[in-house]
Amino acid sequence: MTLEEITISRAIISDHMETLLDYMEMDVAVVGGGPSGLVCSALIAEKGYKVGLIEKKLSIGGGMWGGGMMFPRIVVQEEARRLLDRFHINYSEFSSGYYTARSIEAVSKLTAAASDAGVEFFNLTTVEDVMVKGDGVLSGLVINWQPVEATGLHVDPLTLACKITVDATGHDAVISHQVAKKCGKPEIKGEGTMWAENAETAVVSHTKEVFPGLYVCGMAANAVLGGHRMGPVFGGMLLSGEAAALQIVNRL
Ligand code: 48F
Repeated sequence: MTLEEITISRAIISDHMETLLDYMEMDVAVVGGGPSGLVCSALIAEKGYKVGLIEKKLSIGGGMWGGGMMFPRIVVQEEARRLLDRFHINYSEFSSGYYTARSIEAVSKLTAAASDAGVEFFNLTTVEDVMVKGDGVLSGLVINWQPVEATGLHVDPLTLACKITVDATGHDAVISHQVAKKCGKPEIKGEGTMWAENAETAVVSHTKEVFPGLYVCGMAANAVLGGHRMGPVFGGMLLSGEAAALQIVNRL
């Protein structure tokens, strides 16, 4: 076949523009494409809901790519092994109840699962603010291209509507901080020191709605509700993403 550059360009612009317009209104917006956001979005989309995952970086995967101190391995404990199986991530037992997996395989398979479930990805997109109107419910997100933020360009953002937002932005808990700053709640307790066992239990129990229309999962849950950090053990992240999805599906 002959190749036409303009047709290639038209295809890209038109396909993504149509998707963007379609996702101006969605059921669930998951902010942050780390492990918790990926699991959460995949399990909600699997139930037939319209889910968009907004990630400011070029690549999806958050802190999982880097494993532990750039050794591309993650550890998952017994409690979350079923989620490794669920997402077809290979692993081997290091010692009783400690499983190691390849971080790049783990991110890739979680991303593929989310994509297969129907999650639409909006990468290079920063959520810079939220929409909360008279009813006091978080009903939308204010977004901009990440390079606009990175270069400090004075370009106004756009807004999209969602029934539920998930703050899966990791240690920074960006959305919760923004809501707290503008609306006076939720209370941000802040993250504690390294304490893996405590942190891994807390991250699941802290996964909840913290403001009308806003759920926290993953490290953001511990950052908002005052849990510890855990380093490169990822079972809690997977379980927290699952817990958020279950709560949100029940709600929808
Ligand atoms: O940090 P991250 O991987 O979050 P997580 O799912 O997992 C935490 C672990 O990776 C690790 C850990 C486990 O032991 O402690 O840190 O809780 O992924 C968060 C994602 O959110 C994106 C960010 O680029 C990252 O990929 N993000 C942060 N702020 C924004 C954002 C924003 N304002 N808009 C869009 N994406």
